[in-house]
Amino acid sequence: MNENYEKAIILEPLLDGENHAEKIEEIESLLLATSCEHFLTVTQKIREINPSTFFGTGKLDELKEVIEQNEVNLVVFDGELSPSQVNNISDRLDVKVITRTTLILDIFAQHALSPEGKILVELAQLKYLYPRLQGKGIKLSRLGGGIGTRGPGETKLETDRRHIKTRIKYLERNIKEIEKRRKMQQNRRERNGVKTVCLVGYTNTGKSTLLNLLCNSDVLAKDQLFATLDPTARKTVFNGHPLIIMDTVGFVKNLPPDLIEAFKSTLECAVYADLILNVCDISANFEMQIETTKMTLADLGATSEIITVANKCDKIKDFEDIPKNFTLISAKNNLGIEELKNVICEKLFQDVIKGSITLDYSKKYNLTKIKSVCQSIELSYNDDGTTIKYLVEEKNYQKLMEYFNEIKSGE
Ligand SMILES: Nc1nc2c(ncn2[C@@H]2O[C@H](COP(=O)(O)OP(=O)(O)OP(=O)(O)O)[C@@H](O)[C@H]2O)c(=O)[nH]1
Ligand SMILES: [Mg+2]
Repeated sequence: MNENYEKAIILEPLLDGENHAEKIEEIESLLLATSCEHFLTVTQKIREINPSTFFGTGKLDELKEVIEQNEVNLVVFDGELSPSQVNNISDRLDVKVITRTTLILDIFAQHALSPEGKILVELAQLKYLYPRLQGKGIKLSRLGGGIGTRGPGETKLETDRRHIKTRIKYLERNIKEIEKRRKMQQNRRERNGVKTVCLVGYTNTGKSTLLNLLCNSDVLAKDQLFATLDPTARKTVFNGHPLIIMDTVGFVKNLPPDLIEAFKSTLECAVYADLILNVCDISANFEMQIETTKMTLADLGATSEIITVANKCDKIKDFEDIPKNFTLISAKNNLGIEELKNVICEKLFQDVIKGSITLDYSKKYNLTKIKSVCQSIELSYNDDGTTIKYLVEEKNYQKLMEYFNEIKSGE
């Protein structure tokens, strides 16, 4: 049996004003994304929160019986609990209790692939764990192994408070270096003048599938929450225009603040992108997905234009209620993709001029200088001289023409 094997019960508090079915579906999908067997989801209407155990003691006693009868060894609470509430519930049920945040952090840890992603996740995990290990915090013996103690990859999280402090400092220094490197990459892109499009959106909406289709790439796309963690950039060409498309980590409602903080640097591509595609699953609760994503983008300070892309249109029959400004596609079935490319080109390249010039071999010119004002150039050599095909933004067109005239007049 796998060392991390756990049989779990989800504890779902039903509070007024929430869409309970949607919440339950989401927490169950989150649990599915771990190495955990889901046994049962127990709901409880909450009229008054018990400050010490959140739920009333009657409910917990009921639950204890189910836990014992079915050899359950993990309770996942769908929400946030104070450290002492975790302990009190855990004592009462005699089983490990974790919150939604711990669960999400655990999935992130298992999915982080790049060294950067691993550092970000471990830091978020330790920052979440640290205050919970003090005073009346989580009892280490109860934490045991498995979910909540797994760091990125095969590692086990540090659970000694003194060591955590040192480790946090070390990871923070590493992140500073990563941010510096990203900034440099960003500056290089800007200097090269290549436009960037950033795919953002709720998790599992099809962002990676769309990236693969647009860029002919093979990024992991999977029916699982948080399949993508590391930002991934791919080059492509639309109607002769070079372009970089970036895939990002998916969002969920109420993403733990520590995680948003940790992933700010990986989501920074949305801040610098020339265009943002907010990808939603039109067959699910798309309004909530779009809103959650928009709020996170605003929090990041992303102000670029956003196109709403409604994916998975193959799964719906009624198109009446879909807002007119959505671009409808199915990435899996290659539907609506040409229209989407046209929309992107319209937004990004409407002020770009296409042209070509042939320069006699006797003329001297500085290619770097030409490149610095053009969006892209393509060279070919023939009998009359060097032909330069160029794409230039309208604002740089005059400058380019002046330079070509200088070359022609032999200055
Ligand atoms: N029916 C249908 N399924 C799709 C479509 N596009 C993607 N999918 C499926 O949706 C699931 C999630 O796709 P991904 O591309 O991994 O989604 P994502 O947004 O990158 O997900 P995360 O990285 O986990 O946030 C996969 O099983 C895809 O095959 C579509 O147009 N129609
Ligand atoms: Mg993905």
